[in-house]
This record gives sequence, structure tokens and C-alpha cells, in this order.
Amino acid sequence: MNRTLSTTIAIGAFAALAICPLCKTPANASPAAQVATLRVEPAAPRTVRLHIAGMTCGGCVFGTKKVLAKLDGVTAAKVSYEKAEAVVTYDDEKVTVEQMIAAVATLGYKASVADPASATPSIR
Ligand SMILES: [Cu+2]
Repeated sequence: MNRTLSTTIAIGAFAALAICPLCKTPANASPAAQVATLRVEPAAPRTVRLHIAGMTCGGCVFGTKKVLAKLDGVTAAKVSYEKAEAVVTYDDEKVTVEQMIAAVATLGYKASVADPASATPSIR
């Protein structure tokens, strides 16, 4: 009984020390965790808050959301008619804020960055 317990502790300690010297990933990490570490610098999703002038109804919100979501690299677009803004989550390796503004302009609305400081990596 007592012997079995100490054996278990020894195995646990060994597993914790078995860390790959290259990637610092514990050798017993799940395959998914190992794949994640292969990407040297994972693209952090960014979020930008755009002020959108010209939206006059819920249909405008729908259209704006649609053109933003259609852009490759945009993963989420929350458009608010009340606030006259769009909060867009995107991958900055695939799409730029300028492209979003241009896409919104095709509908006749004028988008501008509401908060430049918001165009930073999303903390969430
Ligand atoms: Cu409208």
C-alpha cells in the first residue's frame, strides 16, 4: 500500500521533468498542445472599433455586417446602429482596417477608426 503510493509519486515527478529542450513542451502534452507550439508566432486576433456614419436603419446594420464578414480574415463583426459603430475582430495578416473601410464605403457609409488604440491585439 505504502510502496504503491511512493511509486506513483515517482512516476509523476518524472513526467513533469520530461520536457523537450527544443520547444519546452512537456513530452506528455497532448498532440494538440504540441501542434500549437509549432507556430512560432501565432497571429493574435485583433479588434478594431470603427465609427460608421450614414447607417439609418437595421438594414444598414445588416448590410454593413455582411460586407465586413465577407472579407477574408474578418472573424467577427458586431455592428450597432445605436452606437453607429462596428467592432471587428480580424487577423491582421489577412485583412487591413483600410480594406474594411473600403468595404463599408461600397455601401455608401463612411467608416473611420473610432479608437486607434483599439487596433491592438485583443486581450480576450
Ligand atoms: Cu438602412
